[in-house]
Amino acid sequence: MSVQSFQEHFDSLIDREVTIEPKDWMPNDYRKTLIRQISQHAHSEIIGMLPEGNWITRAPSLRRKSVLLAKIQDEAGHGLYLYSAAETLGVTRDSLYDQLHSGKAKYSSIFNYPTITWADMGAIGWLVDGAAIMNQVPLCRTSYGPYARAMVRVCKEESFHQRQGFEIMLTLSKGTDVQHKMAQDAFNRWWWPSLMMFGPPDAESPHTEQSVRWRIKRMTNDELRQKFIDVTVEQAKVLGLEVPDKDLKWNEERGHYDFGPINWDEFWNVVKGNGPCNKQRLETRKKAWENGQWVRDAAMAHAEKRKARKAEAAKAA
Ligand code: BYC
Repeated sequence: MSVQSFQEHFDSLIDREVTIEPKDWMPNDYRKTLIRQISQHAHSEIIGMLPEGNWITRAPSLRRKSVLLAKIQDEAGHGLYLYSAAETLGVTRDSLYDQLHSGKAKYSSIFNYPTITWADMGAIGWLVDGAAIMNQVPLCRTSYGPYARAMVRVCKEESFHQRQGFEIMLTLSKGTDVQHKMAQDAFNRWWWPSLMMFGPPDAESPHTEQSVRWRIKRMTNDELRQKFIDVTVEQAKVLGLEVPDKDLKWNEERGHYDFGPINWDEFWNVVKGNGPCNKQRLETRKKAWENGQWVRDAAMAHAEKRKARKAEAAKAA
């Protein structure tokens, strides 16, 4: 087959909504885009464990502690499914880790903000995981098979994460005055960064148009952001919390909430590495990697021993 007919076959799979699988021919840029998006997503899951890890030892009860631990472990799992999905595209996990540890790779801007109070655990679950679900449910139908299948399981777990966050917020919001204030304060701090998670406005997003054409992205950044706002504003009413946006207003004609301007300078500043916790996050991650060297060495030594034992047994037989 000529490159042209490979391309035609690829285009027809995309048009017919048949997933592209690792051994299928695919345009080089499609492969590159997937490696970029899936690896950034994997890094986000791994770095995303750190802001919450800060609260494991200080969770207010045994129940809260075990739920938080389970959630953070899920995030490690999500990172692993995603790194595995990226590997099917021909990139090694070591090279992806190198990109993260050297500061070359991006990960979600949201994880560069500090977690100051226990209510931040509620706000992260409710808003950050809520935004993640909004973004990831359409990705269950993304055109690359291994990514789509990973997303199905990730989304099931994210929905438990979102509920645990909402429940923390509900408990605090309906609790004492101090607890209510704590919940509102966390909401105030996490609302705008959560809206930034969906990425720059469509008009300034260099990748959206092509990714939508390839059906990697099924919805645009602005579409998902609007959907998230419409759903979350109603949830805030149930919580009895005030959305920190004085311009927020239901627009009857559009059938959506209008909202105030997002501070895109802040977003790009965080993405470029200058957010409140970028340096700390990367340092912690690198330290964890270095401290885990003995585990990787022991696993390799054990594998070598087993191989040698097997070879000896085969010789003796
Ligand atoms: N932060 O053309 P665009 C989680 C970058 S983990 C940083 O719109 P694209 C969780 C973008 O990479 C949630 N960078 O790009 C875990 C691009 O840069 P490059 C993570 C961002 O890819 C633990 C440039 O800006 N979710 O939920 O078409 C605990 C231009 O953007 C961000 C995913 O990763 C950002 N927010 O669209 C709790 C979902 N936004 O590569 C929760 C999968 C944009 O050209 N990813 N950039 O240097 C996606 O859906 C898409 O990649 C995005 C961006 C919507 C994020």
